[in-house]
Amino acid sequence: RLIFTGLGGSLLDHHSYDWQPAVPWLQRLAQAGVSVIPVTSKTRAELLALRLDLGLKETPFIAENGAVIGLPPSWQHARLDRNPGDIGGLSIKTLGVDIDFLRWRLDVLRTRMKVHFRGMGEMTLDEIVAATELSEPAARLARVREGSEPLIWDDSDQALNAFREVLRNDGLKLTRGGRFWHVTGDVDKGRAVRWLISRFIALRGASPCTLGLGDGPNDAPLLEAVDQAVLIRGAHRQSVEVMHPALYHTRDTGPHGWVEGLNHWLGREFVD
Ligand code: 2M8
Repeated sequence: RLIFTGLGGSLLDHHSYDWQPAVPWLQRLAQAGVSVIPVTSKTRAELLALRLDLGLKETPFIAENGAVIGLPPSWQHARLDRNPGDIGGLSIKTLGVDIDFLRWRLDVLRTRMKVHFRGMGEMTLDEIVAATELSEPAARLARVREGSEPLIWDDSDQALNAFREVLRNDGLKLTRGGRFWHVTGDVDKGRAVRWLISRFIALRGASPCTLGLGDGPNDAPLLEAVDQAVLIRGAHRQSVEVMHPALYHTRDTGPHGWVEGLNHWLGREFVD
């Protein structure tokens, strides 16, 4: 079994980034050898520290909305990974496009379309701290982007729709996180989840049973890529549309909602 989970607003509280309510479930799953795989807008740099704090050292991760995948040694494939174990035992896959290309295109399109937004790469550290409620060291890690640019839109909804269309024609994607809009290459959390599921099958020769949890619009593709899904009530105002035959909506938000979702799908198997 594999569990794919969003972080901010799902496993972590939207404001405090705390996950204490989820600790008993994380321990139970670790004991049973179930991989809990973070699937997030956060950067690789943010995740390297956070996954250790969460006790998820042996599991892969999906960063930057599906643009970056990190594989620990047990998920590496002798034939498929060219540089297994290159960075601290992790093999890193990048899907989509490089951040420098992305920022350059965003700048070109902004000038051409005369629209207004601020990319994270243009914000000062203080501005990032204010926008995210992260500590200063954590905000520094959020700034180290490889394949996605978060932005604060400062224009009309109509201009946003036109911008989204132009990005699409350019092979780029715009998706909504809890606080920012995120621009990536042609990737999303669902594509990255499917990538990891195929890797699991290539290594083990069997399909995993999959469960996914998320709260934001950018989690919809993640939830649509798994067998059992949990849509956690958002602490933000984004409406989320998910097409899934086995979808549970939680009443609680953040890590309490996360626990509620696991109780719903796995309570019998693991707690009784
Ligand atoms: C950003 O991502 C979240 C995802 O929902 C957002 O849009 O609110 C990213 O920049 C991430 O790197 C950062 O840690 C997070 C902080 O809330 O914001």
